[in-house]
Amino acid sequence: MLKALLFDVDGTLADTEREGHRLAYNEAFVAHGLEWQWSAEFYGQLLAVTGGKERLRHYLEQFQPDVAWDPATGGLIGAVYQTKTELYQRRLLAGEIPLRPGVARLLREARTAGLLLGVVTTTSPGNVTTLLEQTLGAEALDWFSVIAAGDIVPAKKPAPDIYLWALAQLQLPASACLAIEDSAVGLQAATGAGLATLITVNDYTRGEDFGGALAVLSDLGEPDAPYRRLDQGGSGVVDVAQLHAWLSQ
Ligand code: XBP
Ligand code: MG
Repeated sequence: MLKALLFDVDGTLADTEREGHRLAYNEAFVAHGLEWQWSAEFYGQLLAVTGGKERLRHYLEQFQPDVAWDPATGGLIGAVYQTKTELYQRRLLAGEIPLRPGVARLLREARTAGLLLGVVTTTSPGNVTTLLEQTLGAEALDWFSVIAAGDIVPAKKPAPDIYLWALAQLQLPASACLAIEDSAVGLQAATGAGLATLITVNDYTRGEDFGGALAVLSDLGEPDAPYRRLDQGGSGVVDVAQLHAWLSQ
């Protein structure tokens, strides 16, 4: 019996990466006097490491080994990450990053159908609330029974920990919930916690291995712009009845 939908954020609720986080990183590098700039293609490689601070650390270790930073405090990483987050949220508040097709519609339909809603993400809580408020209105924060975000658990996706934490908050078993993700890393985290997982791909994740997903779609679809199903043929609009149908197959 389906009781809750758990939404990933980056790449799922909105295409936040290429023209959001990436551009904010590049602006933050300039602000800190660093000559680094991440191309759209290079950023795609860095996305294999989840979490902004973790991604920066990986970049420094692999690509800037001569730059000093204090592993104990994070030093440069923390400073750049904080600037990046401020610049990213400025982009959100400017309305530059809309929700993906079908997201607002499915959130509203799920609420009407009595399903609980949750957010399960690697990004920071402030980034989540700013995105939701900007795109859906301030009242939308009350729609979510749980917002599992950022450093609440130390092990980020693909570890299942953040999903397990969200399930514990909801006091629901995995069998009563469905996750919506955009990446293989997210799929691994959600299925690792025992959740049936629907995938909506984006340009960065389209070619990834989504074995074990409930279905792999271009997006959630709108009545005038249906999704394309990518793991097999078909098209349509994801609504609560469709989710029930997939779960009972
Ligand atoms: C994907 C991520 C995040 C974002 C940015 O998150 O890996 O790191 O790129 O978030 P999601 P921060 O689980 O929502 O797909 O820079 O704030 O960490
Ligand atoms: Mg994601």
